[in-house]
Amino acid sequence: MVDEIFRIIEKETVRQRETLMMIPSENYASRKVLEALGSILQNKYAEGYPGRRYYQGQKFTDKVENLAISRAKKLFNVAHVNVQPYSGSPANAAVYFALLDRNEKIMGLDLSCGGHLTHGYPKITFSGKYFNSVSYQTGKNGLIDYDEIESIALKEKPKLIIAGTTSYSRIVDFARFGQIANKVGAYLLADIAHIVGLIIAGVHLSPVPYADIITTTTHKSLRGPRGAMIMVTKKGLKKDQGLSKKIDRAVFPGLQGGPHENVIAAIAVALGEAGKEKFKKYGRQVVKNASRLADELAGLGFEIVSGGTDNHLMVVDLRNKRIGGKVAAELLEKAGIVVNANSIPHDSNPPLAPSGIRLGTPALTTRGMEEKEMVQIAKWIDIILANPHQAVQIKKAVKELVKNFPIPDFP
Ligand code: DSN
Repeated sequence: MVDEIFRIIEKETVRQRETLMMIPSENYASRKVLEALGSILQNKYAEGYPGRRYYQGQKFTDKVENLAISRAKKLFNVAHVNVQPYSGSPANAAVYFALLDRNEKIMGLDLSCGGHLTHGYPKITFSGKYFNSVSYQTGKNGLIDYDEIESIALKEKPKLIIAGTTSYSRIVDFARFGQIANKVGAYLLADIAHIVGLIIAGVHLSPVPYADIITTTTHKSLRGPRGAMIMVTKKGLKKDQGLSKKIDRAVFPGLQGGPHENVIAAIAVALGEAGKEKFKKYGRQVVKNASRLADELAGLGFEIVSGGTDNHLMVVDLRNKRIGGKVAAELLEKAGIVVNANSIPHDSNPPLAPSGIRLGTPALTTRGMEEKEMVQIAKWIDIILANPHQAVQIKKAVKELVKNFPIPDFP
């Protein structure tokens, strides 16, 4: 008898196949990534690092981990890579614990302006409770104000500045962040979880020349398994020769036990795929699709935070449409368009009932969709939010559209 769990997974497969996956942090991993993830490597404990393990039987796990590390070093041109963090939050935690003592100061983008919980969100996260967190915000125009960041940094003298976003649709100026960090003597951490694929594709400025440390998840625009990496740049190593060691120690044994070598193998597969020309083309198309979607929505009277997008996502301020973000996201889901409700900068509504939605194109682009499909999707979004009763009809149209764009490896 088939375990019930596989029936549920089959239903989830159908859901992913028949809907438009537009949450910007989601994507479709290749069959090869999934094969590595579901491989026998998951049976192995491997505390430590290649060549320095605590348990026997590491002949092949060492090869797997070394391959993932060497592919990442080559792809990003960095000095040192740790591929063991279980995901993005533990990766950021490891960086903080490597560099800071309790109550030392970090400075990141406010959550409501597009930062992340781990960038210092106060009171309820380790990053805001254990460390002294000061944040910077986006301006009324929705843009990061670098002069403002510089003046806060000069006043607050943080030990670590975080340049990273989860719902910001413009290019992050890592060069300017680097100047600010240098000026105040802070470490610069670039959290590129959302934009890593765009950086590889050359359609977003790379932080490598400017940051000391880079963290990224591996399952968003990189299309790998759910995991993360911490990279130490040549600049970072020049500044602090002990940096790589501090990072490795903070990951293991500081925060984690045995690394998930099956995940690390899948990261290596994803990095191999990302090194190909085809991936660069994919990254370019992600940006073209987002730009077209934002333009079309704006043409239909939607207010895009900051006026548009340079990357893979956009946040739509729905206040002029007189509909809340959560209600809008639920309506869109009825039509097979899956987005997430999202705060707009300085939102007066709470995070569970925010004023906007966040949309992205990485997953749709993996399915082969291009600008023409973005025009159609924008029209559907407009119709559904104005006439909720049309959701069922549009769901049928969505199902027809996606038939032409199968999930790669899942025909
Ligand atoms: N949850 C992720 C996102 O959706 O952006 C951030 O970690």
